Parts: sequence; structure tokens; C-alpha cells
Amino acid sequence: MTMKAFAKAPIPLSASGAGVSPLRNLRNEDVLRMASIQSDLLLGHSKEAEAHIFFKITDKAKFATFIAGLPITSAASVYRQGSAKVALLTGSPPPNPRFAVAFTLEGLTALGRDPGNIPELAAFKQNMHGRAVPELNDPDPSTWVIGKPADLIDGVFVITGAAQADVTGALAGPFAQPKGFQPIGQPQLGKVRPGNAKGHEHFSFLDGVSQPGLRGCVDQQQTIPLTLNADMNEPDQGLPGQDLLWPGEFILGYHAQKANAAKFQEKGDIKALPVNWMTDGAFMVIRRLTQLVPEMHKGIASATPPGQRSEQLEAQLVGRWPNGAPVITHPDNDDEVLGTDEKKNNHFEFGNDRLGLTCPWGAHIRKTYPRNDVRAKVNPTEAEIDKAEADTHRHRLLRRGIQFGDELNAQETQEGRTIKDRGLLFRCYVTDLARQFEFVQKQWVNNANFVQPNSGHDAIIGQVPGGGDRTFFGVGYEGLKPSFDFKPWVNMTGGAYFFAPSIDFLDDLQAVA
Ligand code: N7H
Repeated sequence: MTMKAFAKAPIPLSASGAGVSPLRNLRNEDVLRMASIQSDLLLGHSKEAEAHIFFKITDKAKFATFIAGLPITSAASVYRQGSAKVALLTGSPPPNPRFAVAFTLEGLTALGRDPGNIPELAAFKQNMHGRAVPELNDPDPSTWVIGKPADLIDGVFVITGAAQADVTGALAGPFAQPKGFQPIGQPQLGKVRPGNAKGHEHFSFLDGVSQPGLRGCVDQQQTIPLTLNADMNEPDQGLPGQDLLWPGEFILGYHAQKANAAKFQEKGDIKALPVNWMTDGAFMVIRRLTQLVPEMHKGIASATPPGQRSEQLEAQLVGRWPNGAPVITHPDNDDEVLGTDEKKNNHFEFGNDRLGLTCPWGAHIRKTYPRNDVRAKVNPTEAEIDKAEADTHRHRLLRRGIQFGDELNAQETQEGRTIKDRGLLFRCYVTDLARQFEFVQKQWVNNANFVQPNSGHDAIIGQVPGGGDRTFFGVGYEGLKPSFDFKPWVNMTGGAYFFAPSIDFLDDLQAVA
């Protein structure tokens, strides 16, 4: 298998003042094989619409030919031409629509690729439907819209468009004549919300505010990092508050975070792979999560204690206000300017609120990324804090999601109940399904005793066995926090685990088909 490097001339560094801190040693960081990594994995796409086409492979050779004719988008093509300025200079517009592809174990087998037998692959082999009830407290998979055991999914194409018409065009174009595969069910269609709601999920909160920053260089000479430093005195942070992580947490074949490290900066090993073709790939998680929007707003309003505003309780459930301001720094009110300022909206930790008196321990963003919280300790030493942060960074996710469904209609608003399906097509990339995605859902979100004993659940996405109420503790005094039992307003209705291979893997398909 040939390894593609990203060879062309470098792109100038940012005009925003970000650059490379003189304290950062790029020689110590991995060279990212940009031409071989799918762009959806490494960079994500700004988008208006998406389609997920789940499929079964019917003819390996024809499928290989179909894939060869479809430009699965590489990180190199998007990085080089991603900005309008570069597109103008090079005369070639950024690729649009963009395509990603990923396979289940059955799909890899149909393509003649067996990933071997290492323990970390157990979750992938059982797939989400096999892990759903015992591991994640999901509802019975036979009731799901997509991803039921009987669906026998081999893979998924993700089509991402800068405009709705780009996705519609691809569906009417190459995907109208599938070759070597058969779609399973209808495509799952996602779209960003209209007008002022753009960028906000259906409960109304700004999404896509926080992502892990990745170490690694985009050039062979190791002079241009993928993630620049916004502050020259902070070599281990991209944007302020965004700790830089080793890329092996999200892409196979690179250095990962070190297990049991004293500090998160420590460089871990490159995970040994059972087969070479997994290099530059990652595992992809898809979850179709419906949201009961009027029910959520009504439920919170009726639970809000006298003297408090329901918007404030909602913000405490999320850990951010609708315009993105974090509750830990803005306990009483939103701040739109700060919420959308990427240099400020992640610049916080939870260390000045170890008792969860400003931002609840159960707040969604505190449960899913507890930053410098220390498990079962509210008076930790500096060394314990550093170690806990290093451990937390072994459970991070690269999120790529999109909303699905329409805005509330008049009847839904008037009657205060959901009539039409809407929610989030959640997608994320990791290199270890059990240690990252499943750990977050099972050990943090669903676990009422994380991060401290009696923290309660994450009342946005937490799930208890059998789908019952979740317990949430609001803000109060030590030993006296208001407790709520909330219905599940986010419900899991489908999904699967996939392996998103490298572009090299896809190129080689035709050679071996
Ligand atoms: Fe969450 N929400 O609207 O409440 N999420 N999420 N999520 N989520 C985040 O920081 C939401 C889901 C994470 O780095 C924000 O980008 C909803 C799943 C993580 O500080 C908002 C659903 C999982 C983060 C929401 C949903 C996660 C995060 C703040 C389902 C993983 C980053 C905006 C319908 C198991 C935390 C932002 C950080 C942020 C919401 C699903 C994880 C507003 C409605 C399934 C890691």
C-alpha cells in the first residue's frame, strides 16, 4: 500500500494572529498524511445539508468501480482549497459536495478485508445493536429506524453539501444508479436550521462550539501544524482553552495520548494495528437521536423553582446558554458576543467550582468533557488535577453532527407536543469505540455518580435502563441542591459503528477487486 504525503507548497499561516508558538517543537509531532485521510474525519465540513445512505454490498467488483468514480474527499483537497482566498489563488474551488464512506465489519468482510482479532475491536464487531442494551441503556434495537440487526448494514455514504441543492444533486446523480450496492431504507437527511437558528440544535443551543485540537503537521518538513497556537505563550493549546491532543486519539497510525500519564502533554505510543490497511482510518459512530422539543421546554418550565427563570435551568442542563456562553463563567445570563468568540468561548475549566455550585456536575458539557474535574475528589492536589486531565483526554470525541427534521409547526407549538420527527444525526470519530464513545455515554453521561458521588445524570442525553426518568441536580448550596426527575427528551432511534478507511484503502479496492 502506498502512503500519500501532502507534498504541495504550504499555505500561509493565519491572518488572525495565530501561528506557531516558539515554545512548540513541531519536530516532535506526527506528519499527517493529508492525502490519505478522509476530510470528514480530520477537518469536518461546514455545511447546509447532509445525506446518510446506508447500504449493502451486492457485488464487490462493481462496488470498487463505483467508489473509484466517486471522489471520496481527502483532507488534503479541503485543507488546500478550503478557504475562498486559496480557491481564488489556485483557481479551483473547494470540493462540493463532499463524500465520506465507512464500513461495518460485515462490509469489510464483503470487500475481502478482515480486521483481525484484537480486543479493542470487540465493540466494532458486535456493532451498536449488539452493545445497545447491555452497554448503553439504549432502547431495543429491533425498534430502531435504522441499524436494526435485520438491516444487515455493510456501510454508509455521507454526502455533505454547502447548499441543499448539492446533496439533492448527488442523490439524483451517482446515487440514483447504485452499482454494486443496494441502499437500505431511505437516506437519512440532515439540514441545518434556517435563519437565526442556523448553527443551533433543535432545543435552541448553539452547537459545534468545542472540539479537541489536534497536534500534527500538514507538511513533510514539519513546519506547518494542523492546529495553530492562538497564544504564543501556550504551545499546548490551539484556541485558548483548547488543549492539543495527539492525533492517534482520532486517526489510526499516529501517536496517541499516553495511558496513565502525569500530564496530558505526554506523548503515547502509536497503537499496533492488526492489519496495515487500518492506518489513516478511524471508527465512526452514527446515532439518530430524536428530540422532543416542546416537551422539553414545557417540562423544564414546570419544574423551574420559584424565583428562577426556566431559561436558566435549561442552560444549567446544557452547561451553556443558547448563544454559547458557558454557565461556569456566565451563571446568570447569556452573552452572544462571547458565545460566538472562538478565542473566549472555551477558555474555562471547572476548578473554581469543584462542588458544582455554579455549573452543575450533571450539565451536558461537564459530563461529556469534565475538563479539570477530578473523579471523586473535591479537594485535589495539583498533581491529581494534572493526572485527571490527562485521563479525561483519553475519552474525547471528534463530533460531526447535523440536525434533521423541520422546525416546529403551528400545531406542535400550540399543543406543546411533538408530532413530527426531528433531532440530531450525531456522528463522531474515535480510534477506540469502547474507551472513547462508549465510555462517555456509559461511565459519564449515564452514571449518576460521575464526576462526584450523587452528581445525577446528564439530563440531555443520559439514559437509564428501560428508558425511565433521569435525575438532575441544579445549582444550590453544598448538600442542598434542587433535585429533578426528568423524562427522556432525547431518544435513540438508530445507529451503527463503522470503520472509515483511508483514501489509500479505497484506491486499493479496485486493484484487489
Ligand atoms: Fe452534545 N445540546 O443541545 O444540549 N452538545 N448533544 N453530545 N456534546 C454540546 O460545545 C446535544 C451528544 C458532546 O467540549 C453542546 O459544541 C444534544 C452525544 C461533547 O465542552 C450542546 C444532543 C454525545 C460536547 C450539545 C447531543 C455528545 C458536546 C455545546 C442530542 C456523546 C463538547 C456546544 C440530541 C455521547 C463538550 C459545543 C466540550 C457539546 C447538545 C448529543 C457529546 C448545545 C441536543 C450523543 C463531547
